[in-house]
Amino acid sequence: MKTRITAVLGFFATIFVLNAPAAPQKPNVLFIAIDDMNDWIEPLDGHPQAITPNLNRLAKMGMTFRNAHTASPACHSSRVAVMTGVRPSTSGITANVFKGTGPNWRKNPKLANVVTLSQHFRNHGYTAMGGGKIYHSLQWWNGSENDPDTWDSYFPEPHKPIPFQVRPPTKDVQAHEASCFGRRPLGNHLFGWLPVAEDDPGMSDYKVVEWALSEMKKKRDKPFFIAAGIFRPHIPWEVPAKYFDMYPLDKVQLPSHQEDDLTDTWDHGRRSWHQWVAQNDQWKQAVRGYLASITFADAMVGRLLDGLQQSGRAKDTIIVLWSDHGMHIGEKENWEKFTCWEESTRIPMFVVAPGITKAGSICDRPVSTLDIYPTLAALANTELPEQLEGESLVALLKDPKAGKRVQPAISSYRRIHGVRTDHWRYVFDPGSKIEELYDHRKDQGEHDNLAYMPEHQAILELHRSLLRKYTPVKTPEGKATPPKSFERLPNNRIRRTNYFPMAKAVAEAKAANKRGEPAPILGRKTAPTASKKPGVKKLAVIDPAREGKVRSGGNALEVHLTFRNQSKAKALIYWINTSGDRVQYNEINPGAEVRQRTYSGHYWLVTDHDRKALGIYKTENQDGLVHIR
Ligand SMILES: [Ca+2]
Ligand SMILES: [Ca+2]
Repeated sequence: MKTRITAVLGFFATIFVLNAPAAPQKPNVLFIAIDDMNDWIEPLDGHPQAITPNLNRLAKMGMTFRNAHTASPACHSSRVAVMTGVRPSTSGITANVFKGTGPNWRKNPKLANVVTLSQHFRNHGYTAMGGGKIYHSLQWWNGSENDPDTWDSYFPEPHKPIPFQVRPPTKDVQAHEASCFGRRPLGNHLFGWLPVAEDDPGMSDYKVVEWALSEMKKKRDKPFFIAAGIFRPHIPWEVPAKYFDMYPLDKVQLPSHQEDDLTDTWDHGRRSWHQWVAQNDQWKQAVRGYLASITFADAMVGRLLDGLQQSGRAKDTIIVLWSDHGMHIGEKENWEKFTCWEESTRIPMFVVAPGITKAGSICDRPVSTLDIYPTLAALANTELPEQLEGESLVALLKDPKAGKRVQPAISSYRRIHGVRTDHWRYVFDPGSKIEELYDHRKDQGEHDNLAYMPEHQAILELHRSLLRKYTPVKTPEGKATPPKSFERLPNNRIRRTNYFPMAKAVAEAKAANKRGEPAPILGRKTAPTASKKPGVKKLAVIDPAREGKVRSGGNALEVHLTFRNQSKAKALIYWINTSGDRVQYNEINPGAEVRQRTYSGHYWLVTDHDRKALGIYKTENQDGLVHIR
């Protein structure tokens, strides 16, 4: 009898092995980081018009996390959290930085000696290669927070991780500028949405994908960890015209939003961005640019998936795709991220783990980007480093419903925090002391703040205690009381007493512009503190060795600079930003001239074609002329 049972079990065991290939012991890892991609993609259904066939394909290959959130809604802090596995509220790295080159986050005592994700794989017999934006960098910033010592190789350069990206034709930029009034956020059209005169191969992200594909194909003795960073759909929303053509402007739908949504919330301090968009009737254009950029990024993901398939390594390669945070496209009168609401925190996150995940599976538990490191370390059968504060998702990958999940998804940005559980979001700002509570079963847009309703006090207490458990934050306790500048309404909602409606701000700005006056921002006058002198002044050259010591500032007076290239070689023009860094702007051919809108007190740098500085120029309260010789 015993023999017979063994024989039967042996038979079934054989069938099992034949049908379900075991998970590889040392799987390769393809780690795809997308910048600023929110939940508008088809698998997350955040916008009815987004076209993302390749993310759909990825969703069918493995698991989609539909309730995934960033640990911190800013590029730098999000990426440091993913790569170190340390919670932003533990390290204190909860915002962006824009200067210096090299891993400045290593100066943080909590992170000085941590083993990063790529180092962990190298320590366990892998070759770890990176390309594009993995740590913080920007298309227009000549530096990065990358740590070169943690990779075997980096494309194109460890301190300049984003390859050159062409901008839209100057005439298109100037025409768009001329059609708008008021001060465009960021300047230099970086908050912009025009097509580039290139097809895919002319794009920076295409080059990063080309590099990743070449590494996948190489014959190697060790398994690989390939990290490929795609920069779009980060601003500026500048991609080939064919992606804009997929979204005819007259059909573009605005995201679902509510007027005066901010009356019962924290103030994100970025409403002036929305006013500029609204007063210039640019909301639909911006939505179109973001959708076009999402579809472009999706095409890049498609090329990575195709390449992996063609390399023959798909069956022993884990794919993880994540975005560093979400994106507001005008919801709550905000643009970009930097909030702890769903728009900023919810992200695309997918895992394909051969032999572990089921094709087309879905997980609705709240998970965090902090979980990526422990998950990959576990899938590669390595011990989890001590510093990790996230949770391995392997149990959920095997069974998204029964798999154990302990932590909520917590997001921290500067001093504010968001806690996401299965159906609720809690937001707390220790500065203003405001609390917010939203019920996602009824209110996916997070419009109705329930935190001050006695009937939700128990849920509020639960979320306060979760925030206290996982972060050093001291939350209020006991009955929720409306903070300063808020009143309690009879229905136990709260309302800001000093609220300035956006519709009023836009109407006042439009009227001022019609009268030829500077547009007020949210009712506040923004007139320059100086007046412009007539005529044009030839600007004196400042020693280029002063680069790094000068920063743009000034009095908000708009002036124009004319750059005249009288040399025999091409010259490059950079704006020196308020941190003192170069911001790539224009190229001028020999004999040509470029006219540039700027402000008094701003610095401009001219270089030769090898980016060697030739001269620095400071604008005054007058239009200026720069001769390049
Ligand atoms: Ca980002
Ligand atoms: Ca609201």
